[in-house]
Amino acid sequence: MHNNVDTLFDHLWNSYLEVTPSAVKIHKLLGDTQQSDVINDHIALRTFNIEKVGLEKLAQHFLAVGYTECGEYHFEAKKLYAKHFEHSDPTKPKVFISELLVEKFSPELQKTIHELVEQIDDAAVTAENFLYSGTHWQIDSDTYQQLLAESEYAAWTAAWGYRANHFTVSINHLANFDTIEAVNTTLKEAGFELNSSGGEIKGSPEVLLEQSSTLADKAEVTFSDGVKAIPSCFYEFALRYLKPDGEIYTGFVAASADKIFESTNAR
Ligand code: OOG
Ligand code: NI
Repeated sequence: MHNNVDTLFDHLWNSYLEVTPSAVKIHKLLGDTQQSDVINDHIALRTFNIEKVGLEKLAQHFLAVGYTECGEYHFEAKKLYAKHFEHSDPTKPKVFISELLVEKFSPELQKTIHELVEQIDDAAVTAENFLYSGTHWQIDSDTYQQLLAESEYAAWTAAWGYRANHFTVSINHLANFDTIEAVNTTLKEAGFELNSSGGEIKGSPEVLLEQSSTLADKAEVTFSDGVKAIPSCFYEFALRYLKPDGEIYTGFVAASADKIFESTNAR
């Protein structure tokens, strides 16, 4: 495990950029509009609810650098469970970790996922680099397609493994954008495609959070039977509102998150 939160995020950011070329461009596009750095609202990771690598195992890496557990979320249709974590320093990104409820899927999917997880070395899970270590298993492209037919999330996680699947720009910290519409317009004018599932803007001022995201880039995965380009990672944009008590809302909104997951669907 890391003992420095900034070092951990530097590694997560670099491994994310390796498969997300559009994020390099968008970071520059938004960064060029202001003098100060672009601030991240949150990042997200995905896993399977198998004890060896479950949500709690990933969470340990964040608890070790000063995070605490804050909220939990259920996704019935996608068969996922998630928690979010916050750091005592509110300028550090929040962390959203989800896990696939493996036992709710077909015997074939369960067998495939268990076989992948068995290939992970126990020691790898607590190693410093685990959260950006990618896959620890071999998978062929037919198996990937079979997973995809049942769960896009299962297929994505089997292909990409452990890495941040998105970083999220905090619109609250952008000096020259007051609305999420203005951010979306800037992105679209620069040629980036947004995830329009459930509308380009997920959430509203009433639920205290508005979010939008790009559609994932495509990047090459080395399957055991060859290299193939598949959806990799995406970039998200979040605008948070004040609660009646005057504090900023720091949670997530399950109905919106449900649609954000679809940013890794094939175009
Ligand atoms: C996480 C989707 C949820 C949000 O901001 O609501 C999310 C994922 O795609 O793994 O990030
Ligand atoms: Ni997100």
